[in-house]
Amino acid sequence: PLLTSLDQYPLFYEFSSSPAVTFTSAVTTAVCLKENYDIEVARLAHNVGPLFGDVEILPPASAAGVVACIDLAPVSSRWGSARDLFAAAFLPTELHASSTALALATTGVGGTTRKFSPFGTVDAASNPGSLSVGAGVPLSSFVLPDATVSPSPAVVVRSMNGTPIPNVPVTFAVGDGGSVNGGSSQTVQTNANGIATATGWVPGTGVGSYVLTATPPAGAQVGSVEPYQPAVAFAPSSLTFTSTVVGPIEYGAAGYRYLILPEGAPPEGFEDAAFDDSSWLTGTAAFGFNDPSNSCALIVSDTRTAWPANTQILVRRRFTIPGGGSTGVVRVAIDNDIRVFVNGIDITSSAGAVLVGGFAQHDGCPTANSLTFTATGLDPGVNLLVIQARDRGGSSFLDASVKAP
Ligand SMILES: [Ca+2]
Repeated sequence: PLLTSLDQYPLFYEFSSSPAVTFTSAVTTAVCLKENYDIEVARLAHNVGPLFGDVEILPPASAAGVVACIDLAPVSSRWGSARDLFAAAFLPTELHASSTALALATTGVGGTTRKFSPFGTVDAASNPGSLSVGAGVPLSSFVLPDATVSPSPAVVVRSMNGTPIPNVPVTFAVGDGGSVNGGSSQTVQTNANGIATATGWVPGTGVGSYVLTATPPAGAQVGSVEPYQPAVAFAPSSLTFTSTVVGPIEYGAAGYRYLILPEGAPPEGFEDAAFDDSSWLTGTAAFGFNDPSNSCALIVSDTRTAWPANTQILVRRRFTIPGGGSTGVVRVAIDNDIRVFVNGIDITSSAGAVLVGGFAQHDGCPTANSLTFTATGLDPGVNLLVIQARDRGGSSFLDASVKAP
């Protein structure tokens, strides 16, 4: 196939001269197709360079002297029969060509060229192609420090009409930090299924979010005559994978996703790992609001993110247990009520307090470690802490830590 993002008709023929020659003036070339393809968009094209996108769409032949598509069979039925046999043996379908008539018939495509090389028939109007995420590969992930993201980021490159395109060089480049295949970028050719897979993306050491961007070629297509010169294009022009390096949760930790609910019930499944919190805000603990009339020292000194009084707040954050044990102790400072979930499991009752509507309650100024919860069966890798907290007026406050017992 040609190295192009354009759709290519299934019948592909290679014409070449040996030795290769460049004509001193343009000659007319035509391919007549047996099926009724749309002549308005079908054009002859050939590669004029070794890189993906080095494709020339042939300028259309002038009205006079172009090739006509006629069936050779009537000329000689005997030759026609033999030709059909050859075609059935060696070609996907019959190839008709002639240089004797005045106009290109409606079942052919043609143009002028100065050089013979492998020609194909393309849909000149089929840009842009598509760039999508590989099946089963998440766009966002969580990893331990210095760990490799799994499954590896992969993208699929297809033509506008959905045909996977092989041999497309896709460049995977890391953003600020991390490495892919041991360096800052890696270029991978798409396979026969149009899939390019990066190898060994290590986002980084420090806790935080890192990106890897996959970009196929754009704008390299060559040619001489508009409008038969579409640029190579894929939409979107690139895809960005995000991976978050996860560490322990200490008081005052950054990197929480949070949602403030002035009223109403929390969204369904907010405590689950699979819940999509990407539309939530990002904040640093502690969350709170200081009411000057009952000012509390912890609220004044430790509040980093505003949480209005008399509202509910949901916070989510991945964490690791230092040492990788299977038990974690969640300590909180809270004003007023709290429910705690680890890996989707409600552990609120583990605090030993009387629960009201499923919440453990706390009145008066918040203090560190005022409530302690225990989570068991932790993953030695990445776990998820989710807190649902509500305030009953005055000041509000929420902070948490998770440690081994
Ligand atoms: Ca309060």
